[in-house]
This record gives sequence, structure tokens and C-alpha cells, in this order.
Amino acid sequence: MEKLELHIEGMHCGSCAIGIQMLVSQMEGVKSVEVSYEGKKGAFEFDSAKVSKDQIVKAISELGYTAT
Ligand SMILES: [Cu+2]
Repeated sequence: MEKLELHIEGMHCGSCAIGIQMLVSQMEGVKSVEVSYEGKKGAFEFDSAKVSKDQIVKAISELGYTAT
């Protein structure tokens, strides 16, 4: 299990954070997701054999946010 912390730009409210959380937690191999709107960040735990960091970053950017 791998851990990843991302800085997320572009969220305007708490439901943006929940939207990201719901999308990423549905991805295969993702074990846990915690997105903070106030902190502008997300903490992810995932199985790197099933999903990559790049795939998570890409999924977030497809929602219209910038994850770095
Ligand atoms: Cu919002």
C-alpha cells in the first residue's frame, strides 16, 4: 500500500472536496481518500500494483482541479 499527499488547487467549497473524494475512492486499487477543502489537499492510500499516482492525478484534473 502506497501513500500519497497532493496539493489540490481549484476547489471552491466543501462539496468540491466530497466530489473528488467520491470519484477517487471508486477507482480500482484505491483504499482510502481524504480530501480537505480548507487545507487544499488530499491524502490517498492505494495499491500501486493496481493504480498509479499519475492515474489519480489525471482523474482529479479531469474534474477540473489541479493536483500536484
Ligand atoms: Cu465546490
